Amino acid sequence: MIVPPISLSAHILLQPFSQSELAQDLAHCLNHIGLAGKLIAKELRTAGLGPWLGSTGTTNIQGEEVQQLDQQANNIFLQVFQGQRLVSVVVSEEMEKPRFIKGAEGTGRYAVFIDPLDGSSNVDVNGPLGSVFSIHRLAQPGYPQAEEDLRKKGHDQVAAGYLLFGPSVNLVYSAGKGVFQFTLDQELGEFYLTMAQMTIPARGRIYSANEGNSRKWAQGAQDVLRYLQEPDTQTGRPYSGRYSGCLVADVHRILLKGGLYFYPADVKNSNGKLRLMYEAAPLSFVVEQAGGMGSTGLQRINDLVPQALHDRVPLWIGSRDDVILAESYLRPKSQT
Ligand code: AHM
Ligand code: MG
Repeated sequence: MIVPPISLSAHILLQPFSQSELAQDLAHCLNHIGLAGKLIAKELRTAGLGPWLGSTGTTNIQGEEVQQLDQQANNIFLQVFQGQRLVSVVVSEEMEKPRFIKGAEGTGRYAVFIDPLDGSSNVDVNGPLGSVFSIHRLAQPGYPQAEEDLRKKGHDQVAAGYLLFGPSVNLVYSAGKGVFQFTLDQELGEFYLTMAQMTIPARGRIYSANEGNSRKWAQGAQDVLRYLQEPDTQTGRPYSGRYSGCLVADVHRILLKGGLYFYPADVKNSNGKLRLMYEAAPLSFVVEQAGGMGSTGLQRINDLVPQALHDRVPLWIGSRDDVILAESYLRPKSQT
């Protein structure tokens, strides 16, 4: 007997909490994010055939160059949420201010945070790309009155996850009850469940970091790198280095194989490069649900209360033992 594959929508209905209002809301949000994923994947497949690669010539709120595909991916997410009534606000890496969704002003119970196209330096070289999403429930339905209403801890996320655009397209999410991976059947235009209750090995043998910056890191971070590179058969070192320049792709590898991804602070950027609310927090939510950890090196990412929507944060994420080991190097010596 052939067991029919489980689609994204069917999967949510099969969850133990499927009868709850939350499950229905979640199904709504994930289906819209899945649709954005299909549309972005379609753009990416043919981007090189038209004039859509390269920069727009502008910079975003982060002061980073905006690629044409960054903007396109952002527009796709906004379009997808137009005309629905459950998500009333979208916060994006590509927009300084939150975007309120017309039509959801009285009814929207959720805010969605997105990095619409992660790893944009890979755009022009046909490397892996991703999108990251984080879903928060609003205290009141409608538009939040103040920006402060959106600055929530990672622990408050209702669900979070990412889309990975590699040789195939994956959607990985957690709603706090395990981690699930779906793969897009491009011909049928449907995401199907390909891994359920994913777990990350307690320790890995891979590290992922931009070593070009290592001389700018604090001594503790340089010491972690040196430790990972040291030969020692008993602890399985040296670890292998793997870095794609796309956080989603690198963290996905670590989620499946185990190990440590890190983007530390450096002498110029005391908070590192990655953004808390739509990069570090959602990925930490997923990795923690799989049994791993997400840390600034000193504290749990999802304990942080954002001071601003586009806050940056140093990130050490991956296998539990690897993150704990890194933290032991990063703690001020007086605390060890
Ligand atoms: P982006 O969202 O603008 O692409 O920036 C985030 C990216 C991550 O995907 C990646 O891990 C990191 O920035 C790469 O930075 P670097 O080029 O400094 O290694
Ligand atoms: Mg990013």
